[in-house]
Amino acid sequence: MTEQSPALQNLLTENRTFQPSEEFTQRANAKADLYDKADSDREAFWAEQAERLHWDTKWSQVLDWSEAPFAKWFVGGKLNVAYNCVDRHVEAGYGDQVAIHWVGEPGDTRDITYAQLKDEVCRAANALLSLGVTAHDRVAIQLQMVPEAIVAMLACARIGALHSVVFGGFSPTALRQRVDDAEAKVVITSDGQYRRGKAAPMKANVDEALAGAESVEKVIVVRRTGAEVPWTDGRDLWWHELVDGQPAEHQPEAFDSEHPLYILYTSGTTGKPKGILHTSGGYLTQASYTHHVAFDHKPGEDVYWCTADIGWVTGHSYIVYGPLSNRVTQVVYEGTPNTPHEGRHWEIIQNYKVSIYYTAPTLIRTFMKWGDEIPAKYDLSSLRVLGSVGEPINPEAWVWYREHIGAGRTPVVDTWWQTETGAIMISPLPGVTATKPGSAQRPLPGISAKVVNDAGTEVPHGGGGYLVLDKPWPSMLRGIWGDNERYQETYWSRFAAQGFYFAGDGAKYDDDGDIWLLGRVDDVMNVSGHRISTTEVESALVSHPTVAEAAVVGASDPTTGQGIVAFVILRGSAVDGGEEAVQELRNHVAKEIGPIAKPRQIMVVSELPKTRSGKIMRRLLRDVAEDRQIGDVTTLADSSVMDLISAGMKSGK
Ligand code: 6R9
Repeated sequence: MTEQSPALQNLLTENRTFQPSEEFTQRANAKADLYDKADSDREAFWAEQAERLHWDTKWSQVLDWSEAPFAKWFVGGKLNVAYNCVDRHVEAGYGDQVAIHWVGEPGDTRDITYAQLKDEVCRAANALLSLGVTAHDRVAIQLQMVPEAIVAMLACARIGALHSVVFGGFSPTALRQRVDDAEAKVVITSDGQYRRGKAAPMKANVDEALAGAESVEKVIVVRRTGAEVPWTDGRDLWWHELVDGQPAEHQPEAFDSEHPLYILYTSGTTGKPKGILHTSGGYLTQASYTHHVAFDHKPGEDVYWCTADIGWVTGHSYIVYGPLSNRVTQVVYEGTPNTPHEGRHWEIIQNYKVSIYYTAPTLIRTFMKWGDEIPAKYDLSSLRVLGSVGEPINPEAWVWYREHIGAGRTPVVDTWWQTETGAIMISPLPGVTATKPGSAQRPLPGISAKVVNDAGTEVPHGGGGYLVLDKPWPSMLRGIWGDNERYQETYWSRFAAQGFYFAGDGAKYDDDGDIWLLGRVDDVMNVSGHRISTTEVESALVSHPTVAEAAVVGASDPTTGQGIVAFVILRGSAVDGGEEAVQELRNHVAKEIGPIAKPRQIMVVSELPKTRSGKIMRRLLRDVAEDRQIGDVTTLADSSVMDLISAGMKSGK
């Protein structure tokens, strides 16, 4: 294992525990016997969870793993995902229940009931059909957090088209790469988005991305800011003109349990993002079950708020599919947490009496930085469960979250999972688990995970190694879009002999056998919970004419978890490495990938540390970036390189 940062060492010495209250335990959705029940017959357990959904045709086999690692769950079953998330609640008499309390950044609001959501999803489905979109077609969606984003996803699901949601902050280049890879037929976007009190353009970026994109036939534009937008006649359509006039009736078709539901791109260790493919029945079963047990969600009682963006998997599984399948009433907020003031989230929680709040460690640390007095001004007494996701949460932030947001009363669930796993895999169960700050603790009932050494042997309690998933699970990815080989290679080759899924995370067992996640073991950085590959940033840097070579590392950062630090060699002596050049490079990366990938720091160097075989030794660069004693340099081709680099770093060049 690589050396551990001070934050991680601190994490490993944490030993506080918090017992659930008796009152909570009594009313909890999850009971302690769930683990044994699942262990005694896993398939029967998952079949029982699948009964949470409405199936038009029941499955004949729970799991077919005969073509591993390509799984089939609930074989022969048929269902419509959108019907399960919307219509069936209306049919059961809950049409007037609010599904979405939407809060716009400038302060405008919309409450959408299940009956209204059903009408809107049907209209959007009819609109897509009118454009010739059919089952298996791909629709790219680049939208901020507006209700139409959720409606568009559900409309795709309803007609069996795959959505590929692209984060609103991604650059035209990143959008184009994803549109091309999925050969999207339709792109849905908006005129612009409100960010930090300003209206920023969106459509213009989409136009830039789509210039010459052959697969795209239509672009649907949601009007949000009212800004003027460039327009391509014959291709572009306003959402309101296209959708509003459509019939609010649409007969949902039952699709096979393994019908593809969506593609979501995530960073891998190469520059090319991976299109993670999810299917219907198993995915929805696990999204629904985990939302029910890990958040203790009670339909009709709770008000739930997951602060993720729908551009990330957390938004897919814990804003759209899990919660809506469970008849949630949820808050969806469009903007940033400090617009117009740093108490915005707490104000929303107070106004809507939010009872379940799910966010990311980077935001919790930001709230800590803004000061305890800010949440203290609001009535947060409605909160009863707090969740965390996206990266390891340090015990200080965990305890602060419980004390200052949860009044020292609420369970905090640290939920480990990935785009690839589709739904939560490792998490405490509120009402059952005595929680430990900083640990995701135990695989959920029905899930199996292990920490193993290099040879694939499980490590003893107290030991560390790699996190693997040793049994298939319903919401597992079914592959990488268009690249089965890469799917096998990335996830299943590392422990091929054992048949384990390699998650790419380091982990350790404590003496009780609880799991502590220690961050990525590959070249993927985790910046504010966003996965960005070092290669991706490196290729963005070298695409700039002044850069000859670049090496990028993730250095630990008190707020964002990791910060991007780049080391670049400039071309020739004509370019000076001054402040302006560095600024230009930072902006270049933001333009190529998106603002989230902007390096925190760029060091202009004359050499990079390389092994004799020419591999850049990122471990050493990480030492420099984290201001640590430089580790073993014996495998370097030229060991004096590191002296040069660290001297440059200290002088602040
Ligand atoms: C859901 C999501 C996945 C990677 C994963 C790991 C990190 C997520 C975590 C966590 C420690 C947690 N991660 N949750 N690490 N504790 N509770 O974030 O998906 O964007 O695909 O990222 O995030 O490194 O491998 P995704």
